[in-house]
Amino acid sequence: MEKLVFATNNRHKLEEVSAMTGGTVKIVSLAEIGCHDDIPETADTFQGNALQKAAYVYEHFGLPCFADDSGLEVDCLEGIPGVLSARYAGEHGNSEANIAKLLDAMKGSENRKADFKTVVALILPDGKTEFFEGRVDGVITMEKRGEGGFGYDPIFIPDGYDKTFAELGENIKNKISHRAKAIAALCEYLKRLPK
Ligand code: ITT
Repeated sequence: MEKLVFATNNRHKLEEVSAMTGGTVKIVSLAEIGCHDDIPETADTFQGNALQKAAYVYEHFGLPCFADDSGLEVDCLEGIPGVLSARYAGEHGNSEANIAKLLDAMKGSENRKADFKTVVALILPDGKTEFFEGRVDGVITMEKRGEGGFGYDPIFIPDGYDKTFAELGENIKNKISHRAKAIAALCEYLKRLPK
């Protein structure tokens, strides 16, 4: 398979994943296939949402594709915001408001542990479906730090580092992130497919 549609409306994800898949497969965006729909995402698990997004493209456009559903799980909030990460404060994709709400919800908490998770759903030309997962553990800062990345990156420090994803920059983030791990597993799988 030379080309694979990435069913996302998040341009940051598209940029990250395009940088990760390099020589393995050419990533095609939704815009490139003429899909401008608001793809439904109504499941209550990462796996369910990833499959829903990929299945939408496969059913409407008949193309092999994959989707990423991801989010931040905070230990002291029992996994919140989780699948609601993009719209935690109400408006989809309002990272400023999401971060403000999260820091407020964690006020006074000494347990700052959290993880980012990604589930990728892949649908092959014959409809066969596969899932790939990635996770990175870390801690939530007391305030925003750094300008890079997107979403919750300015408040997440991955274990083994002392800078947030937004400070570390794309080269490091794209090697160690939840998404990097899930996409590496996807690429390994694609490489083993019969030509
Ligand atoms: P698509 O569904 O169109 O792919 P989306 O942004 O709605 O785009 P999700 O439903 O998977 O994607 O929500 C993921 C949210 O989790 C995202 O909007 C961020 O708020 C957060 N998130 C996921 N990965 C992240 C990362 O690498 N860095 C920071 N925040 C991230």
